[in-house]
Amino acid sequence: MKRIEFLNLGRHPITNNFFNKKKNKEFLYNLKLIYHKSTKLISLGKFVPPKKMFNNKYAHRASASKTMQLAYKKLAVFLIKKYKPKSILEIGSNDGCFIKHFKKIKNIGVEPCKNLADITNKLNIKTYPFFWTKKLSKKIINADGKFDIIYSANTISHIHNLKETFEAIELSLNENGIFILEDPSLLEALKKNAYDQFYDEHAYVFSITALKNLVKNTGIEIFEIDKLKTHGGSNRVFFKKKTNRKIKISRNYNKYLLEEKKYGIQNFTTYKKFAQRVKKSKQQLINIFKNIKKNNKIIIGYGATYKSSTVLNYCGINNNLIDYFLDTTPTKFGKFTPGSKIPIHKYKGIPKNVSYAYLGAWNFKDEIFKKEKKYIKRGGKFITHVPFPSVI
Ligand code: JHZ
Repeated sequence: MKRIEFLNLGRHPITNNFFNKKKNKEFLYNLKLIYHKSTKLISLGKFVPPKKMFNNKYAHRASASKTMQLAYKKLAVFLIKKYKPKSILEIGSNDGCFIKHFKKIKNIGVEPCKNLADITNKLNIKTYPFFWTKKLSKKIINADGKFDIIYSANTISHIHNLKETFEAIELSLNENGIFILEDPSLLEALKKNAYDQFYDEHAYVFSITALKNLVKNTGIEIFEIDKLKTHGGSNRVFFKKKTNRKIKISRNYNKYLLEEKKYGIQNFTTYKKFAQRVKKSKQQLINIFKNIKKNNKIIIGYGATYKSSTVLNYCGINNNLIDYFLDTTPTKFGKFTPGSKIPIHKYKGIPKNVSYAYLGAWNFKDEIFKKEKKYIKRGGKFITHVPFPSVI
């Protein structure tokens, strides 16, 4: 399989490594982006060992944003009404934000981060604290049977061995069962110059085109696509068994494949151009920060996201340019951002002496702008790199 590198984003830490002391020797890896000629898949050059990223200290909580709480609830209501499932499995169940809505049927979680699996087990949702593999899928089938729905949001793009992943899903589905995957959209990342969708955990950023190619030789196929606004633009992709002829393949599927083709998702030159835009974005963002800092203004970070780790470490933005981050996630309070070593404080509103905030959580811009009406009214500004570095 021919792999071609198109962007080198430099040395990066583990994005989940929110540490206690500023003096901390961190594990670093080279963040490079690769185009796979045969499948059109876009991946990282070298994967970070999973146990370094997904462990008992996992910080991200799916429930940390109202937007995601509502999105998961809405999806659960839709799935129950449309498919009337008797069983559901979630791969990467995090803190139960989605799977908790299926209490009346058999609902099972898979979550390798033990601190998270403990949360859902306490909610009486049987959760397997292991990585998703064929071996685990067989163990679950033996104990709990197969499933009507398998759901996985922001997780399949984190699993390195996709062949085994899809085979294990196929094994675990009932004959008429469906599998739904939800991950950031490559097309949206390219359009928005959102190079921060690439970090250690995001081994892949999927296009619909690549997903189609990846399942070509398996027993499952795509039958529906929903485009979502969540996480900066995601694709919700529905799969069924190829033998299941009851479910028809939606027109959306071909429509979106064509849209990607027109954009040039299949062409290497698309990625070379993206790389040029990213390099320009870096310079522009650094200039914005430096110009504000020249006037001795305080700049804070809003939302210490994993994504922002890529921006901060690629652009060399550290505590000299961002005074501190505010975040609502308790596991991040009092800690420092990986690599860039910027302190993270508990969010209690934006302090009066702050008039610039870098939008680490740009994907929740609407939710944040609604929440920060007062800050905006008093002239407070946000800095963003998406789609172009600007002060808004
Ligand atoms: P958020 C994580 O990425 C990791 P991150 C993971 N790899 C992935 O794929 C995505 O999630 C889904 C804070 N916040 O969700 C909360 C505020 O402080 O964009 C979170 O720390 N105030 C699994 O980290 C962060 O921002 C607010 O008002 O890039 C958001 O992180 C809001 C709305 C959020 O994912």
